[in-house]
Amino acid sequence: MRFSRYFLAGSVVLGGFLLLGQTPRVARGAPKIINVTADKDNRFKIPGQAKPVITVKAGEVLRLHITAHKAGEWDKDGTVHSFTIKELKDQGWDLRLKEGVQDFTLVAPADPGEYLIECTVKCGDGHDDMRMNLVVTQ
Ligand SMILES: [Cu+2]
Repeated sequence: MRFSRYFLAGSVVLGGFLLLGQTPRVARGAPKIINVTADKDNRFKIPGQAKPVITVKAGEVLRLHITAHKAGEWDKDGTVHSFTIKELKDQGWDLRLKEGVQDFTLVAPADPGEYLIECTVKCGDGHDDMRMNLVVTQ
């Protein structure tokens, strides 16, 4: 039956549009903007914070606005630092930073707690201490 076949196909396409039109819960609203500097003295810095910490809500959408400056050493491909949470690498939390300003959109972890942000690029003196915390609240 030609009519019912077209009707079925149309329903599937319409259903697909309806599904695509649904905004995922975590993506609602504007992302929280976080400014970070990965500096030439091998430290992460956040404007206005003496000891940098990023505090976010679980599942929140974040826009990381990162300024990176070359320190004593860098990677062959020109990466000057990274912004990495080892246990969340597969969720995008492994940002390779080039000299200059870059923006990244990420989703905060679903599990509340404290996560260690590290630089995994050998960036010279102080590299081993180039770390800061991400605090995820409920
Ligand atoms: Cu480093």
